[in-house]
Amino acid sequence: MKGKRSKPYKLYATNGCGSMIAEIAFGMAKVPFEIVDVPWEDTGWKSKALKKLNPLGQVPSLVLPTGDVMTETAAIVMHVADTVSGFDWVPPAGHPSRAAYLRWQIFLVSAVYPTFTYGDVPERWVGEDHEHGAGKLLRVSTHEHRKALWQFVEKHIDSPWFLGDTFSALDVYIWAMTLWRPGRDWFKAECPKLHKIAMRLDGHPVVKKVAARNKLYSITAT
Ligand SMILES: N[C@@H](CCC(=O)N[C@@H](CS)C(=O)NCC(=O)O)C(=O)O
Repeated sequence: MKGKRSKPYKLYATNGCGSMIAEIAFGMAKVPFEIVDVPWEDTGWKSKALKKLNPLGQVPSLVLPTGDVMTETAAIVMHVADTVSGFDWVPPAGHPSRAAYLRWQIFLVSAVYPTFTYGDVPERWVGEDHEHGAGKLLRVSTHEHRKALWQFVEKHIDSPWFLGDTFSALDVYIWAMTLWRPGRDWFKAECPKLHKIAMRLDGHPVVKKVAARNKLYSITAT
């Protein structure tokens, strides 16, 4: 209908978090969206802002133009690829890199991401066990496990991008996740291929804009 405009996507986002992956997807695909800022302290099971959308209280959480809710970066990434024609950052069915894409997309969200879920707020899982330091142990063990996972990924990826010549959403995950523990210096020393992907994306105009909005001063200064 003339004059009728559909609602934009509404992205619930927290500075520096995985919501940056969705933000970059919308930016690169040139899809209009609005941001609802959720402070880190209001994420998690008790989140006021996210309670009605996502029982995990996690970002990204997304409200689609239809009013439906979508959570999970992998779902959002594939949804954007499905709905924006010509936006080819997910190798489509039949593409020679499709199988590798699917493997590593799922690996990143099902193996690597949970090391943060359990390590970020370990007291949630083991209680405030100051006597035995269980929270500290869980944080350390998930951290060490994550390093081993990254070293495994490093052995399997190609260059210049994760999937070789094919740029994909996986590279954006690498950009975001290398900013988190153990951090860029560790990647530079231990996983140079992953580090190079992240550095290449630091210079992308959409990534720069998202980094600035997320107040990632160490990136925006370079
Ligand atoms: N599997 C989810 C993980 C999202 C996630 O863990 N987001 C973090 C921020 S980077 C979060 O909201 N953490 C708060 C919590 O789990 O309590 C995805 O891929 O979107």
